[in-house]
Amino acid sequence: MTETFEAVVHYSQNDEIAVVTIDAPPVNAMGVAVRAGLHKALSRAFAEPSVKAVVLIGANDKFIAGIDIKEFGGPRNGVKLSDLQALIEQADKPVVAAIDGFALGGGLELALAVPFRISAARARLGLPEVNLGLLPAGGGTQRLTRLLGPEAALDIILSGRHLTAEEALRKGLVDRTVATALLPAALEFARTVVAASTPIRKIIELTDKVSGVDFEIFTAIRKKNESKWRGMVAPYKIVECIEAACRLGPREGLEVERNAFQVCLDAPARAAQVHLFFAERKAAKLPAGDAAARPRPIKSTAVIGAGTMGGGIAMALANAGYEVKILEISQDALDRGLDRVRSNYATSVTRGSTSQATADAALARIKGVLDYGALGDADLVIEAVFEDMALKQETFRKLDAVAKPGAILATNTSTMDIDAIAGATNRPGDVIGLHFFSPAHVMRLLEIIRGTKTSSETVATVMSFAKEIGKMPVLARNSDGFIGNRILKVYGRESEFLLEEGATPWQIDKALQAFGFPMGVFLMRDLAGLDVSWRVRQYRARFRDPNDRYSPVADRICELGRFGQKTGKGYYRYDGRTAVPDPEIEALIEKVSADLGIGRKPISDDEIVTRILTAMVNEGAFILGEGVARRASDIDVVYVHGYGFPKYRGGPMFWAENQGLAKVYETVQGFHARFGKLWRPAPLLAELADSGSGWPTGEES
Ligand code: 3H9
Repeated sequence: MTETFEAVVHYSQNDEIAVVTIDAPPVNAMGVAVRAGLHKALSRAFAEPSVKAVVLIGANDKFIAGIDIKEFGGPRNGVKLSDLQALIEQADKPVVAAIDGFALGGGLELALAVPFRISAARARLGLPEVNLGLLPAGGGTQRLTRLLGPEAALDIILSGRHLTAEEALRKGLVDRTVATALLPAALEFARTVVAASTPIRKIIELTDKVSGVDFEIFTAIRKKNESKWRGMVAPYKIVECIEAACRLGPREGLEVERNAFQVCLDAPARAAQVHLFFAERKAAKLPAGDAAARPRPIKSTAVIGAGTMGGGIAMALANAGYEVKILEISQDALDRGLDRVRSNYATSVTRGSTSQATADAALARIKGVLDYGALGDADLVIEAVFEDMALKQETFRKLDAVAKPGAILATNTSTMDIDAIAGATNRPGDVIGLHFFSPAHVMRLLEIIRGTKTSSETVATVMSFAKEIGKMPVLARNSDGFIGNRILKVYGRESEFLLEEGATPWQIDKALQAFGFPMGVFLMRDLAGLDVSWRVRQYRARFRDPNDRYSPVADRICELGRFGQKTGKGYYRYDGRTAVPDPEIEALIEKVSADLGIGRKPISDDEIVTRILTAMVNEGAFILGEGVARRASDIDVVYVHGYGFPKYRGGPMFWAENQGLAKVYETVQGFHARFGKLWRPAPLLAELADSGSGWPTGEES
């Protein structure tokens, strides 16, 4: 007979073994009800005289995804995770945690308080709290350090990575893995434990593992990550807790962990990172209007163009297990492209991020072809040729002639008009933009751009395909630069104006880095190369309104043949890969200011950051108001995952909401009055400032 507690935890008995099942779809998150239900079910099991051992398992092939993330920031009610752990650790009956799917965060911490753990071979285990600006405060830092030692604990908790069951077994995090059905294996395991009277081991009481620690590792890891962790709280607190686990007894260690958790909880980074967690998931959902569409099956794929982007896209597809044909126009170009792909895999193997066998298998899935006819059987073709409209249209005309009916035809453009590209075919409903970010096999963001005629089926197919290949999709409507590059244009433009008015590239870069960007805008441009955008500017000059303010600094730098790092000079001069401020550039900028009649004066770092961020937000508000982005949080996802906006600040739109939209609007108005037309406030921003509300939440479905 099954009893159910709080509607989410079931209790049943299999002879002398009690089975406690957490059943809280979709991911068995441990909210108030689950914790209360667990407390009741476990108490029931421990009190039942006929029960000799307990199996703790999750329904729907999942263990527990952690504490319910929605709880953070609000009042914490009811049974605590530590109450459950105390209940288990004080019981004289053994408990076996049976882990399928995943045991994450508080889920793994609960399992760590359980004396025995068995896992399905496909399960993943981890303490990913750091990604939420938090730390595993259910004793995770203390128990994991005691179980595996400080080095492994630092690696697992600071990375937040998910361990495979095989690695968990190797490290001693689980006692056994099984490839067969989990519940029968767990019951058998529990019976063996009972029969053998296996002693119950409480990790929290283990102290032997943490003796002989070299305490230098804590100083070293802080130092090594100094720039990566700038502005963050959680990683430092995690190191502090793991160090405490080595220095202090269990009770004092848990106290340190509790206090450290509270500091993280109160830090702005936590709110920002939790915002991003939900933003990423909302962004991946289909719009209500497309929800009824059925995704088409994608089995075979193809990429046109074996350049850096094409090769990276092919790798992303092959890594996810897809067969990929990669097309080039000449054997020479194809060989060069495939060589680059091979060398990328070799680098991953050398770095240890991929095994040789995995790299070989992925490489074997990539096949070079020279003839469009070879693309006839592909379910999805991604064009990645040079950013030139005529070339793209020509490519799509050829593709239209050979692609099978129903194939999705995608363009990896980063700015161009999807409708104009789709117009070159007789099937615009099947055409869509897939803007990958470089390197495409590494970067997770995928901007998906629907044209006016793109069908719901096409959208549904690529949204689900994006998840298949491990990308983070953000759906946008067709607009020059879509979401990401449209804002980038404004971001770069404002930075250039600041140069003309008195700043230097190194001052701006330093101010942006101090805000949290890994790299300032000019360092980033030097790294990417200045020549391509110079060419684009030359082409676009004819469309520019001559009355708009335009900074010629970038053009003047290019005219000197300074194309960035690759020529040893750009906004900076380079000593190897080290960027050095260059007086020649300072003089060039001063001359531009003089030519334009702009009196240079000192600009504070604060003004630099405020101007650049406010410009980004105002453009974001235009994008939102025009319906190019579905919701403000989609813009945040794009900026954090594609453009280095600091994750712990939640994205530009989240930053703006924290400032208060009325205040941001006022700043925009001030700049509008000072600098004119390019600072025209977005109507949506004006409207929201007036109403005193935040960004509209957008579609929730
Ligand atoms: C913690 O445990 C703190 C303790 O150490 C401290 C104790 C004192 N809560 O990602 P998906 C929702 S912190 C609430 O699309 P997948 C998610 O929002 C927690 N909701 O599926 C989505 O909802 P919706 C540490 C959660 O299969 C739905 O589930 N744990 C939670 O691609 C499906 O999610 C983590 O950080 C949660 N904990 O991936 C794990 N988790 O349908 C966070 C998920 O309404 N979770 N949801 O949009 C994950 O990494 C992934 O969700 C997971 C599944 C791998 C589990």
